[in-house]
Amino acid sequence: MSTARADAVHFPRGVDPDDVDLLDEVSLPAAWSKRWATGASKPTLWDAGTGWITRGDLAQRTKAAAGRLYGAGLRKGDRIILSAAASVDLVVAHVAALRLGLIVVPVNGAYQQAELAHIVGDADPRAAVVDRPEWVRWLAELAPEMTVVSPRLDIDEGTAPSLDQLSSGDPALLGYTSGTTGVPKGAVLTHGNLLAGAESVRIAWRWTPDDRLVLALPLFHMHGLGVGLHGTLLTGASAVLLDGFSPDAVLDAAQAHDATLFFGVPTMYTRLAQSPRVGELSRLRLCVAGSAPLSADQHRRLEEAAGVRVLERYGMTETIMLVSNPYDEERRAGAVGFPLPGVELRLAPDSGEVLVRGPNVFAGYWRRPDATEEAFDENGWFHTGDLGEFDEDGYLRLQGRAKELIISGGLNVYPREVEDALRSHPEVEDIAITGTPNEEWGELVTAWLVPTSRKSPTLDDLRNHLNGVCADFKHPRLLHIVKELPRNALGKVQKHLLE
Ligand code: MLC
Ligand code: AMP
Repeated sequence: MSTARADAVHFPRGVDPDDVDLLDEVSLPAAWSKRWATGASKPTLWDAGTGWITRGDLAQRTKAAAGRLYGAGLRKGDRIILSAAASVDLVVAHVAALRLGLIVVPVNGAYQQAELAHIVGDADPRAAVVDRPEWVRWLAELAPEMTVVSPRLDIDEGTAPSLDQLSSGDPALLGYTSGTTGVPKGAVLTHGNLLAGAESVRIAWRWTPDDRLVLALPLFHMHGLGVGLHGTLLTGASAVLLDGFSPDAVLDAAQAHDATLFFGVPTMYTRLAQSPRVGELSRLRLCVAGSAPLSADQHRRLEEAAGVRVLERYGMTETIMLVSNPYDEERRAGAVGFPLPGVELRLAPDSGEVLVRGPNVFAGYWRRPDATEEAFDENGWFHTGDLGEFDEDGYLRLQGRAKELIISGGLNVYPREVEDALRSHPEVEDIAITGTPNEEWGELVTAWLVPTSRKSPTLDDLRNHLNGVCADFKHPRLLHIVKELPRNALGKVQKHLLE
């Protein structure tokens, strides 16, 4: 094992590194409009309500949608929240916003009013595309001037004077993440970042226009949006959009539409492995896993049951995709692989923290120069907060995290946020939140609680206390009542002693 720098980027066989320029096409909208100019009748996106739409439809519909947004007063650089179940309408709104130069702010639809209020206060958006009725109410309270519409963009028609006029450095998206500490910050991803993030995996996974992806991931996180959707449109391929995940829905879609690709978080693969139909995954050319670790056991089970060698990769909101197992060579269980084309990666000699540079790495945190300065060192390396090691063949293995983070079903939960919210419960004297390893979810959010009196709150009491404050997936699923929390001399809870 070593903590040396990874100089060896494993390009797929036949790809000459000198021919790779991730930013050659400048921005995703510029690249997309080139794809749409040829083969206008080629099917590109499907959802259950719409059926298939073609490249030509997408070009025309996104132009009309951009006109509506322009007519509503939105201009280049304005922020627009996007939060809805995956659908063709939502993709049209997203692509239209990018073509117009708006800054898209994707938000998890499970967020509660307090979480949404923070993002609205920070991003200062002028518009929101949402599908939950209570969000319309919350947004009316939070920002009465904001234009709030459904994904159908039910506003007057208009005409945008120009589209796709973007440079690589223009901001394209704010991805909210709590990063290493504190409250959620908006990672500013530029048009160049989004292009580089999709182009590197297009090359590495040999994505072709003939590929068809079953996309059951939400479109408000990097995995579904920055990889699944952007990669599909950049390649000129096609995708079947599902508005939620179930093994049957994925396998039915794969069969009905002759799909070739599936991307999922480990929880999805665990559920697929438990399905009697798991063998049907073998009809796909490539299954990719990421957002959380896929255990060696899960790898083995999928290989045994379906003959599928899942390709695991590693990414994050701030960097889109960083590292991937190779397409042609061994896909190694327990490892995330080699840096993707264009990504420079090294490990900090003292801690093993993964450090990265490259056109995929975000521009900084929105209106947070302090946090930006902290995240990058003087040589421009971004500190990911993940700890790693290279194995004897140079594969990166993630060994843990320097940041306090629980990943449940591919969604991030920051213990500090849940602890702070629970401290105001009258029966909570002291509290610590940790992650308990769990086969299905990866980790289960777990509360260690010192009660104020002999009457201890129940798990339901704690969950009720969090209603309206934190999204469901952040709520504790396990509760341990303890007499005290182990603290070090500085008063910091020693979470590794909580087991
Ligand atoms: C849903 N629930 C969760 C949960 N998802 N609880 C904990 N963790 C989660 N991830 C809650 C529901 O609210 C419900 O609560 C209960 O669990 C059971 O719901 P379910 O029907 O079983 O869940 P389901 O809807 O099937 O969702 C599971 C899932 C989903 C795995 C399909 O969580 C999902 O789509 N995850 C992917 C998230 C993602 O895109 N991550 C990528 C981040 S980008 P109740 O109380 O009603 O019972 C990134 C960078 C990178 O990380 O590298 O990719
Ligand atoms: P997010 O901030 O939601 O983008 O989550 C990014 C984090 O997910 C990374 O910093 C990693 O900790 C984790 N992650 C992503 N992919 C993997 C993977 N394949 N294995 C382990 N952790 C992963």
